[in-house]
Amino acid sequence: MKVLYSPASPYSAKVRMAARLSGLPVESELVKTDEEPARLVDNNPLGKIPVLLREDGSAIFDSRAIMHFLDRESGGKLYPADPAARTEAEVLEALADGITDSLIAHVYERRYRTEEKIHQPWLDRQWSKVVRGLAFLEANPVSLGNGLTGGHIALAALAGYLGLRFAGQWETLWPGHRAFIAEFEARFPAFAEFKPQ
Ligand SMILES: N[C@@H](CCC(=O)N[C@@H](CS)C(=O)NCC(=O)O)C(=O)O
Repeated sequence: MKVLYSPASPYSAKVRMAARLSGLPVESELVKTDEEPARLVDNNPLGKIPVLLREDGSAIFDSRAIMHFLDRESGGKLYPADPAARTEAEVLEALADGITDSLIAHVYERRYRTEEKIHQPWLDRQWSKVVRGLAFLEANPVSLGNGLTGGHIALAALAGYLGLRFAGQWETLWPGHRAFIAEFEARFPAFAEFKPQ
């Protein structure tokens, strides 16, 4: 199997880390979303990464569908079997992905609009979601417990993306990120290799 990815993409980082943790043989293939190559849009009409290409030629997107596929294929290595713990992991993933969505919206507003068309109230609205999300994480510290879940992996990908694109703007909003990343890296030493860059 192959995952279409780009090094800066947080959702790609999430599924590539999950693939490594799942123990499944998944290679990575670089794509440039801006160029909308046939390899990407033929496999995902949305033109977004990550996309997982299976050996039978079928494609899986988006990142959460890939996560659940990898979990099933690996016999449950990415989400807890216990229903309550699984729901907790899925909600944490939704929170991390949701904050990431707002960050991406922020980046794209500045990247794809000409300067005079950038709409500050939209940037502020997205940033307010980031601020509330990070305050929630600070008030509800995430512990890694017995094993890494899709929620922890998504949160690590988010932390990596914040560090890449928002350095100096978010660290004090979630001071607990240091403890979380240290604990995550202790369990997954390859984090530096996979985090958005
Ligand atoms: N909900 C999707 C989001 C994927 C996404 O937005 N990917 C970005 C890169 S991080 C992308 O492909 N952007 C290109 C575009 O939107 O055209 C997922 O979880 O996979």
